[in-house]
Amino acid sequence: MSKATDEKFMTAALDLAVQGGRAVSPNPMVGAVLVRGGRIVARGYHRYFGGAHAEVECLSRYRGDLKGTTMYVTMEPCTHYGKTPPCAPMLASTPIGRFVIGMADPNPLVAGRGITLLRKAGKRVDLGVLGDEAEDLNRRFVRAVTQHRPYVHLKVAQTLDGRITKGGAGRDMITGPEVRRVVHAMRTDFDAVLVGANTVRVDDPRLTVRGMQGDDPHVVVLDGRLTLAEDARLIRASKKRTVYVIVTPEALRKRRTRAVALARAGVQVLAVDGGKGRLDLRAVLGVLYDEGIGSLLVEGGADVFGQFAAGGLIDEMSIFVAPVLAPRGAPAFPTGSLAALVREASYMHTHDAGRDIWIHAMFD
Ligand code: AOF
Ligand code: ZN
Repeated sequence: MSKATDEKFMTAALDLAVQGGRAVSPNPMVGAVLVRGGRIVARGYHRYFGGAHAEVECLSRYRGDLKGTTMYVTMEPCTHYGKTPPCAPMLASTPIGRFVIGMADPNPLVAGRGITLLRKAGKRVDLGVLGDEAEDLNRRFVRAVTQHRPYVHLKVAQTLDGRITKGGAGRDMITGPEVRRVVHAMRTDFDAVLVGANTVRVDDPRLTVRGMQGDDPHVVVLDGRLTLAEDARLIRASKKRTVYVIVTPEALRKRRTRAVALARAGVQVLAVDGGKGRLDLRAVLGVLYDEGIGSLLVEGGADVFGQFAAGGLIDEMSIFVAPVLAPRGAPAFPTGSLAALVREASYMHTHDAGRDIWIHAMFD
């Protein structure tokens, strides 16, 4: 089969994978097509977290002869028992002769074992067809599964002089309506939005998706000292999501009544041990990943941005810059916190966002 033909069928598998979207997170988006006599005879993709894997879904849609067929799959078939039984041994026992694979599975439980198993069973395996495309598609999954934490996108709305408040009391609007639309669209694409307790106190945000279709993300409030009020708007703003409040064990011990009041309001209070009465951000992210959160949109405030930057925990960043000055406002990043972020972005683009500018960067 020529390279162009292989790429044509892999493109079809990638197009299927995309359809999994946020429903499969924190698992990967995976697509598969079965080809016989130069034609696609079956298609499948991973539809939702915990559901059938793409390869299984694809095979279940085919009743014909498997002899002489080739399966194109965007990610290496798995070898572990997870929510479903392993795919690679099942595929090895079929008469499918050849497997064309986009990328190896970065999951440490698989990591090449699927490819080895298929080859040992006498199958022809070609790895890396449109491999970069497959890696790009599952950028978040790769980061999350290898680092055991959600993929982190930081969203900052700031003035020209790098301030996220104007310096007065209460909530400030920095950027305009176009940015607001972009941010709400972004929210539909993340498992959860994270903010600090101070931002909740000052802005009282709802952190829902408004003015467009899409699911509300879960909400995470970093609240080491357990100060969140049960009448905060984000608690009642949406019924279809979970609000997590992350506190230290010390605060939970001292402020039992507060914790009970929040739990009554439907909030999940999670204690994470950071030592010295502070939250350990790396540990918090590990706990969130274990809760099934594979991607996180970090929306502020300055202290939170600073902690993510200082911890080297930023995978992607959107900075929205408004053409205004606020010399008395609070800087987006506290002094010194950006030092750990001084590395080249692997991707950097600027876009117009109405009267504001959107600087979009990714870090490897
Ligand atoms: C998917 N969908 O189509 C493929 C995956 O808990 P499980 O059984 O769903 O296993 C999830 C792992 O299986 C995932 O981390 C990845 O390593 C592998 N392949 N996963 O969700 C798929 N092919
Ligand atoms: Zn599988």
